[in-house]
Amino acid sequence: MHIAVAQVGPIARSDTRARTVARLCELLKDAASRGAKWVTFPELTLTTFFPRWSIEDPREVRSFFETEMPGKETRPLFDLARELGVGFYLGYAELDGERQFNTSILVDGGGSIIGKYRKIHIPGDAQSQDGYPIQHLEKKYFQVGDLGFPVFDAGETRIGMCICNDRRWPETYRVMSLQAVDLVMVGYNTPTGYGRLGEPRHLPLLHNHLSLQAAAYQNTCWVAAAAKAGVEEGIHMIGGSCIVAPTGEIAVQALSEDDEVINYVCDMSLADGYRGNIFNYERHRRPEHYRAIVDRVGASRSPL
Ligand code: CDT
Repeated sequence: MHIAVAQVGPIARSDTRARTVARLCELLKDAASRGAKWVTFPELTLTTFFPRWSIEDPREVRSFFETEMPGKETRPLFDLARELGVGFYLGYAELDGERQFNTSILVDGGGSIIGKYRKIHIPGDAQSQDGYPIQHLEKKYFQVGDLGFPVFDAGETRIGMCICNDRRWPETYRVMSLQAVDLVMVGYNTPTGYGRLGEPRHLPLLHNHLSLQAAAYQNTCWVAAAAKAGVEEGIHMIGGSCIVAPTGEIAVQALSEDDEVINYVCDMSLADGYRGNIFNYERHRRPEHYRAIVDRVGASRSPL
């Protein structure tokens, strides 16, 4: 299965949807010219990463959201996908009535939406935090997704989706792995320097790959991860977009922090060795001892 990841460089607050969609179309063409059949785009691909600001004007907030998909401005991407016979994952801010979600869709090579996911692990805060050099206000703008972690049939392959912070949580992938997922697509926007004290600047990239590689290996699947990268509105966002094999190895990785396509011909049978042996779930998993995972939200320090 030949797949690609389309990393996207910075998008300015003033950039129009038309301009951004034109960039995405160029990336889709690049991926198709290499022979890829599926492309992963980042989280909230159509605009700048607006949750870095506390925006009070409801009309301005709404300007970052899509009310239909495809809409007038996004239709060219769908038309191109159909023309090229290439499917894609696209992250965007979704307005559903009064409800606001951080959403991704899976579009097949015929240009039809075959899957939808709404981000479940919403990070950051609902209000600006004193002393934080970089704000991350996703809780102000998005409610928790209500679709679970579904997996979709895409020909011979089962594709699942998650969004940014979801990729740090083992539960995300395990729920999909229990639906025999073959490929997890994930888009992300990860700033460096978040938090009151900030963490060393090398760590966000390390944690990105650590999470993706562990997930692919432990869940016997491929992972295709697309960053929105570079310095966007003064904030540095990590790149490191990559395709990870079920061995846990990074098969290919973006080198830039700008628009860049990476691609790889994935041997989907690579997972079989693990599924039949060390990670043979039927033989080795012990769900009767995993009760705390669903019964508890946080760690308990009550007497043992
Ligand atoms: N978009 C997103 O989920 N970003 C978070 C940033 C750090 S948490 C404030 C992430 O997990 O990468």
